[in-house]
Order: sequence, then C-alpha cells, then structure tokens
Amino acid sequence: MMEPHLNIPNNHPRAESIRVRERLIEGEERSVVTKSGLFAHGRGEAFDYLIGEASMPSALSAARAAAASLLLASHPVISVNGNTAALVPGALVELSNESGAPLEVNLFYRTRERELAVRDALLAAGATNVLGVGPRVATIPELFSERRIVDPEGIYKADVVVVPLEDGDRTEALKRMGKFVITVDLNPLSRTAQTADITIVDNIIRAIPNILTAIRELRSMDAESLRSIARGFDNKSSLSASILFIRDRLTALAEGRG
Ligand code: PTJ
Repeated sequence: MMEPHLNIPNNHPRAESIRVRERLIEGEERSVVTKSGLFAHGRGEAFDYLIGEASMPSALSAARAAAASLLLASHPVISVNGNTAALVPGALVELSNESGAPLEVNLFYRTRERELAVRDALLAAGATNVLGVGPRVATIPELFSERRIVDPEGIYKADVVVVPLEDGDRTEALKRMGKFVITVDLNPLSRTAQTADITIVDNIIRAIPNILTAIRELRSMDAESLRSIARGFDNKSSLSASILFIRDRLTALAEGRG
C-alpha cells in the first residue's frame, strides 16, 4: 500500500474531491492510470461541478435503462480502463457479479505493464476472472487505436457492452459491429455520449452504484417489463434533459437562487 500524499482534513470543503484525485495519482504511480487519465479526470471534474456533483434525474433513468438492458443481454461485457479501475474497482466487481457480465481490460494507452496492473487492481478488489489480458486474437475492424484489440470471449462476441469513459472512435466502431453500447461520461457533448445507445451523464463513482441498485430492484421483473423499460429510454432526449438541467442550474446560480 502506497503512502497517501496528503492528509486531507475531513472539514476541508473539497475533501472528497481531493481524495478521489489522490486515488488517481496513486493509480498513476502503480501504472493503472495513464498520465492522460489525469487530464481526463480534470475534464470530468469540471462537468461534475456544473451538474452539482449529484446524480441528475436523467442519469438515474439512464442507469435504470442500463440495468434493464444488462438483465436482458445474452452476453454482456464490462470494459475496464485505467481510470475506472482506480476509481471504482469494488463496484465494478459487484456489477460484474450481479449482472453476469465479465470484466475485460481494454486500454487506449496499452502496455503489457498497464494491462497487468489493471487486472491486478480488479483481482485485489475480488474479481475472479478478468478477460483481455491473455493472448488475444480478435480485433475491432476499422479501429486504429490499441482499443481495437479485444478478447474473443469478451467484447468481440458481446451483444451489450458497458464502456465507461470511452473515446468516440471506439464507440462508433462497436456500434458498427452491432453492439448495444452503454457508457458513463460526465460530458454530455462528447462524441461517445452522443453515439452510445445509453449514456449515463454522471460521475462513474455514482453511476456504477446506481446501476447496481437498479439491477437489484429490477431483477425480479419479467422480460417483457424489462423490455418496456429499455425501449422507453431515448438517449437523445436523455442527453437534452442533462444539458437543460445544467442550463437551469447555471441560470439559478447566476440569479442567486442556487
Ligand atoms: O486507461 P486508458 O489507457 O484506456 O485511458 C483512459 C482515458 C480516460 C485516458 C482515455 O479513455 C481517454 O483519453 O478518454 P477521453 O477521450 O479523455 O474521454 C474521457 C471522458 O470521460 C471525458 O469526456 C471526461 O469528461 C469523462 N470523465 C472523466 N472522468 C470521469 C468522466 N466521466 C465520468 N466519471 C468520471 N470520473
């Protein structure tokens, strides 16, 4: 266990946010997180400020639709990158157990060292089987980043893929392969957010536990009721609701009503 860099007093107004940052910095030192992951987190933090660091109603509905889609899937898979492994390893393992979706390491900045570091972070959090680190043969067509390399038993044959903090190119490539894509992205304007089938505009720290809660609630429902929840979700309307929520919140703050 690495020494924490800072002793953050509990009464510091930004204590939780600083602790989250520390998790990423420690993750970077263990090669779980790539340096670009630190920048990506900063971008996410800025959007989290705008939404008020709490799950918006649209994010809760999106998490519920994601839960229904995972319960209906024949072969769901959860793609794990450096940031998600550093921030929510335990919740990812729980989501994998509850949904039956295996975890697959899939990195934009892929090195053997990072693959193993991310796998180890998941194993340390209780995972028993992690895909994406063995000798892989499958590739996503027309994709040129390292994210094209996928596990033939995982993302390659999946019908539903959870890809949090994703890049737009791969989301588009997964869609072209006929996958149903669920993402988590604090930026409702990102290409991934706009391309996915379900975008949860929320911090991954809140979004994965929200999907878990919804799975536990919906688990006893029959397939037809689950299908009606999944079909009743429209990503474009949900993204619009997120953007309008931010607009209304900023208006209220600007007028001293926040
Ligand atoms: O571990 P690797 O090599 O796979 O690399 C991971 C990163 C995140 C560096 C890589 O996927 C990347 O460069 O992603 P992007 O294109 O920067 O996109 C990341 C998106 O996630 C941005 O839209 C951020 O706003 C958003 N984001 C950052 N932190 C969070 C977040 N969304 C939800 N929760 C967060 N904590």
